[in-house]
Amino acid sequence: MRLSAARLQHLRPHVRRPNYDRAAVTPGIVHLGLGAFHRAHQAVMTEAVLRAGARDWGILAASLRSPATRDALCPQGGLYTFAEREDGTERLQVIGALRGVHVAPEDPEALLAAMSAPTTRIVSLTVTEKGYCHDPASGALDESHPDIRHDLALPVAPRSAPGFLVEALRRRRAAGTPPFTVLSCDNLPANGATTRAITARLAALQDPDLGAWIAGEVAFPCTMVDRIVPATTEEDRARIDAALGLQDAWPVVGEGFRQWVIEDHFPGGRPEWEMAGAQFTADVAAFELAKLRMLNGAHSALAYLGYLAGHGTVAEAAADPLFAAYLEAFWAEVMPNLAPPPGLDLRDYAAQLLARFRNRALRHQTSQIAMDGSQKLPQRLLGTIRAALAEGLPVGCLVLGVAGWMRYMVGVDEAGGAIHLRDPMIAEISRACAPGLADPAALADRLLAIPAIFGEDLPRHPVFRPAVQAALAGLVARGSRAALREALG
Ligand code: CS2
Repeated sequence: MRLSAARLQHLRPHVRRPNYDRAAVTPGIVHLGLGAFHRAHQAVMTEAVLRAGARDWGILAASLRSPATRDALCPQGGLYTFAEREDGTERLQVIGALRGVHVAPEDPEALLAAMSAPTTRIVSLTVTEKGYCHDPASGALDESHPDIRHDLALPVAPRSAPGFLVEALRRRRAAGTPPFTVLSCDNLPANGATTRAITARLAALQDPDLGAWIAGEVAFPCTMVDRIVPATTEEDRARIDAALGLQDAWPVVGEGFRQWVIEDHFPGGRPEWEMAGAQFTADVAAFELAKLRMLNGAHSALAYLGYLAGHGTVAEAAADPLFAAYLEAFWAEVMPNLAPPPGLDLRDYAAQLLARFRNRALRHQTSQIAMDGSQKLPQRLLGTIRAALAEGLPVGCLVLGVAGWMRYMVGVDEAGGAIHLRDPMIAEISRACAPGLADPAALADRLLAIPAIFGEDLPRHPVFRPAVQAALAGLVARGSRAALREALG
């Protein structure tokens, strides 16, 4: 029997469920990018607000690509299960906050109508790094991106997230409707300001007035979002169905920890997410930098090096004493370059991260985190490396993470097996990797020559360039475990 509104009373008693009248909830938020992360983070926090009695903050969500989530959730009336998992415990909650799902490519007009409705006061996004169609090294709109070229040619039926924002804001401005607040919840540096620059630029290419209005009149608060939410597995589905007593086609699974730090700038109003633990502040930058460089940076380095050493999941890698020592040394290189947000002790933060990574109840695949490295490296590893180099501080573990990405992108693991590579810049990266591993220094140089990742400075840097070449040579000659031991001295 499928999960649905009519069957909520069939749920096993321990399962939390909406305690409010879902039919009375109107959508105040349109969310772009209906992935597992949104459903386990912002939607769960919004659910707390609805449980406390708010009625005008339901979520209308949109998938910008595939209909899969809509097809799974619509027969369930938008209901789905969030499973909070720690070693030895699992708590299930059926979330009611989703009031509808659009599939943008099937009907862009329906999504634009929802975004243009006066009742929509926030448009939030989790479209992943690549969804911003930007140059990862500079943060600027990539004007040659195929979706951006499409949206410039046909702005009324956009494909990209920035294209939807521009067209919906244009319509609101033309109708005299106040703009919505744009809330980026992706792991980008200064995500609000970056989204503002990208959106305003795309608008200005169509109409300079509209570009100036978006840059000046629309709020784009910055956020730091955090919860580890691996892709749902078949095993998760089976276990959760049995525990629910009903069938849920697409539950989501995440750790207990969650954090959401938000710049408090919402001219059109906002849900009281603080009741769900969100922190509102005037300045998110310090939180965001610490999270991107400590958590996400370590995640990416661990993903490449761990995968190469044969670790399928983060928990497995973090339980391996050699990798745990590497993580400690990695964080020791990151910390001196960070000004921690008030009240945060970076050493405690690192210890907490190690414990989170070791959560064996989550099967967070190293191959999942390895995806889209071209979009992740700049803010996760290269920013710290630039800061450390400027101060003459050590970068050996950080550089090994970059070399791990290079070794991984050749597409063959240490046992000779093929690696399934996924990256929006795969064509360019594969061209650089085509000659293979025979000459690691030349391979490093060809990859360093991609300015959208490494900028113009790093390929010429007198310390960085030889360090990456040497690290890659070590990885190729002796493998990941030996390279880790060497880096640890
Ligand atoms: C991960 C993140 O997939 C990845 O690249 O590093 O999704 C990470 O799990 C989240 O940012 C944690 O908040």
